[in-house]
Amino acid sequence: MTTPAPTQHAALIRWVEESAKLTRPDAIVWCDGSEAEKKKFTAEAVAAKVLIPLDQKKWPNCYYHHSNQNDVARVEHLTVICTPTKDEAGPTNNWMAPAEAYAKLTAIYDGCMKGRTMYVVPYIMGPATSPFSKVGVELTDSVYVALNMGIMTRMGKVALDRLGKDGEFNKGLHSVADCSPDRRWICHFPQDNTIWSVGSGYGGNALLGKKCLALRIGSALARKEGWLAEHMLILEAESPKGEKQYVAAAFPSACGKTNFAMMIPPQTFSGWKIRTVGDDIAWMRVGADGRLWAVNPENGYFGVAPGTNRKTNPNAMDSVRKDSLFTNVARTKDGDIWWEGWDTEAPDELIDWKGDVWKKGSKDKAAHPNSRFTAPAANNPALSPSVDDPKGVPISALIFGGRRSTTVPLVMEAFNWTHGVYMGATMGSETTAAAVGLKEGVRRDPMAMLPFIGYDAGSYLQHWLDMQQRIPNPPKVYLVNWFRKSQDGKFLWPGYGDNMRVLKWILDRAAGRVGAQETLLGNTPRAGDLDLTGVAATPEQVAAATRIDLGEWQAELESQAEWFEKLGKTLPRPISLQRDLLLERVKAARAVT
Ligand code: SAT
Ligand code: MN
Repeated sequence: MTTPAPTQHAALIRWVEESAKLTRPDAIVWCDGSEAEKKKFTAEAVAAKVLIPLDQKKWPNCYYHHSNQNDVARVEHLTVICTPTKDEAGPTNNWMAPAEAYAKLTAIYDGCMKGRTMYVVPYIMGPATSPFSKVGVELTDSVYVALNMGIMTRMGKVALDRLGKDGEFNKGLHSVADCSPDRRWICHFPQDNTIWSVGSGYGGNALLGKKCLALRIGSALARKEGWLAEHMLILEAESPKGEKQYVAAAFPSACGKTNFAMMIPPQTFSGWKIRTVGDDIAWMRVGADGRLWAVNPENGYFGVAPGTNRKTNPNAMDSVRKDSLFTNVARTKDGDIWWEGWDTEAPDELIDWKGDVWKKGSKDKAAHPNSRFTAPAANNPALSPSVDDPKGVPISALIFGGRRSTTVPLVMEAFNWTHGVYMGATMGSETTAAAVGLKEGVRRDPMAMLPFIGYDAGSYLQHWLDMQQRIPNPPKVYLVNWFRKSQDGKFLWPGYGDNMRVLKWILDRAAGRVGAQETLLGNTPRAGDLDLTGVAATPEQVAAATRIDLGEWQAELESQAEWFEKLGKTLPRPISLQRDLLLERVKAARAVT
């Protein structure tokens, strides 16, 4: 069964034909994004055992998917930027010459869809009518990918309508092929607005709108066009007086972005409302008023499941209660689900993420640490009404946050834009389960974009610096760390809803309503500036979480030298001078005290 092309876009039709000639699917299906189509795909996926229905009373329209066991996370070592020269990809990306990459992947794609259906998935990243938005078309042989794209993007007819007869679109070719790690590549061709992904059906490797288009290709476009494509959540904070402010915040994968974007403030913050605009990606442009305006290009959440529960993130739990997909969590024989950090203890027996019987007390995890839910944004009870606003939302503050067990205090405000860019550039994080094969320890992760910058990292930082000239009314910039630990390895700050206390200080600073203490490393809240009423931490713990230890900072600043060396000759001088300045000041201060 092959559906006729529901478009008059000649270049699109030609590209689909060419791709089909290469991959040779048995059928080609153009997706319209309708409910009927979703039902049909779901039924086919269930018949093919790609999806397992959950208990439909408890979990209406929810389905389970086991990924291949060798395919559970993004693969940074197989992710490649294929620019004409290696320098354009820079020292932090894998690079391949475009001709070589096209040839290598052509050989793998050759006939790889035989016996399969090719789904033509047209999609929009961003609100349908927004000038921010971009159109992509993903050709995939995975019905699971087509269904995920239906949740994560504005998919189907709406995208073809926006394209018209000759609109520009990103060309994404995806095949799970034989799902072999030896024939797995995620290749980006920014100069051709093209993505070729083969050998993986997992998340960011396969849902091409997300990290591939919205961040890697997006960041390259953003540089060219003078805007920012960032790995940031966007949240709306409404005060008891009804004043709305928006912040965008960057955290590496699996560091609580979804939780922060859906935060429930502590009871003592009555009248405050936090709403979600986005939980992963922000596209930001300068508005007519000189402020930075952000849209969320996505339409759903691909969130980390373990640790999500009614206490840590009730809005996420509500978001997944219907119309959602679950990948690699644990399930029961009667169609229920469970994961580590669920609200209740594990039942005596489960089927683990590998599909094996799991008994309570087993030392193996029942859900994969990077198991995920895919949920429609529309399910989120705290969804901001501004998500579909074509002009986006005005950003008052940008927040950078890593996962650091030492050194970095709970919150610090940058002295100015350059210092803020420096803070983002040097942000570090201890590694998580969201990507495979990373060394343990701190890795520098500029703006949480290390795996997602689609061009040379030093030039990316220069682009951030250059943005200052374009933003007459820039947001203030902050560095936060929810993950600092005590000597005995316990988290010092309770995190989750209590992060509202930090956010409130940031919002007040952005509006000029509260003071700060200037330290050598940045501005911090003075005693009494953070509202700590009812916080589940002792004054000693809060003091330890907010402390700036000059000895630790000297070591931190010195260790940044290696990172700057890696960035090489395109590292902007204002960034390296910023470090020199801080280091000299810290050394001098230590000599006095
Ligand atoms: O796999 S994804 O890139 O979609 C999720 C993540 O790592 O943030
Ligand atoms: Mn992410």
